[in-house]
Amino acid sequence: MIDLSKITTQGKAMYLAYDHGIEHGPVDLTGKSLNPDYILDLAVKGGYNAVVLQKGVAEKYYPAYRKKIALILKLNGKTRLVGGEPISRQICSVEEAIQLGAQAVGYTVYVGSQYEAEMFREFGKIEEEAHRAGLPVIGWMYPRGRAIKDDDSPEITAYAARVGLELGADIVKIKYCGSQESFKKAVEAAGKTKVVLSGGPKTKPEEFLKIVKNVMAAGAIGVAVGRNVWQSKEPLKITQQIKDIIFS
Ligand code: FBP
Repeated sequence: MIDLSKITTQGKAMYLAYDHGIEHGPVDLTGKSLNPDYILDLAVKGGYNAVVLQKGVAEKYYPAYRKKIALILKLNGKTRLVGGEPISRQICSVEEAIQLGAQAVGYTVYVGSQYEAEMFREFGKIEEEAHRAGLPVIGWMYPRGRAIKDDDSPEITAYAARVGLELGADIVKIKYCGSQESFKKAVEAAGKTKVVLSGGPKTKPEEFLKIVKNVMAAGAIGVAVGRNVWQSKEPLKITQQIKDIIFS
């Protein structure tokens, strides 16, 4: 089993996701969040277990924070500008991630895409290299593409979580599928692979906190959240509220 202790606290996890610059564009990086230093500082002050970055931001900004917070390096990525079936290819190697200071690596798989097989193959290679170096692998397991009618249905979410286990992910990051009961089925489907919630678009704080409560009660180990924190008017306040739920 891969050691998760560098990116967890007593088995629980709170990650600050900040790969939106490539996935969504600067439109999502409202206010101060356009500045990576602001996010890294927030991650440190908020007591997150790790911050999620793409390689360019990691290379230019992470060195000053290396001793203060762990890094999860996202190895693939794509913009929202390309139409058609989704595919996200590897743009950073495991070796480069390690040199940049990563304690874990992440990779998005669009489960159900026409190009699923290519992402499976890349994920497999990454998993092999990362595990050889002792690094955990986190799978962003997102059902997507023409074949997926309802990407947040309980069945499809559990299927995506299970695919993460089958592919060798140590942690899967999945979206909320509507209730504590349905999320529990996804957690069960993931077996010994741990599950974290993928935050989703900014919503009311009380709604988001309810979701966090539900997923923790369902057996998740924590959250990897972006917009619901750094698009908030009070990012440190909601961070503390999330932390209270996860680590209580
Ligand atoms: P949020 O908490 O802001 O939803 O971030 C989670 C995340 O997975 C990011 O890591 C990623 O950039 C984004 O969501 C991708 O979202 P989508 O593919 O649904 O547009």
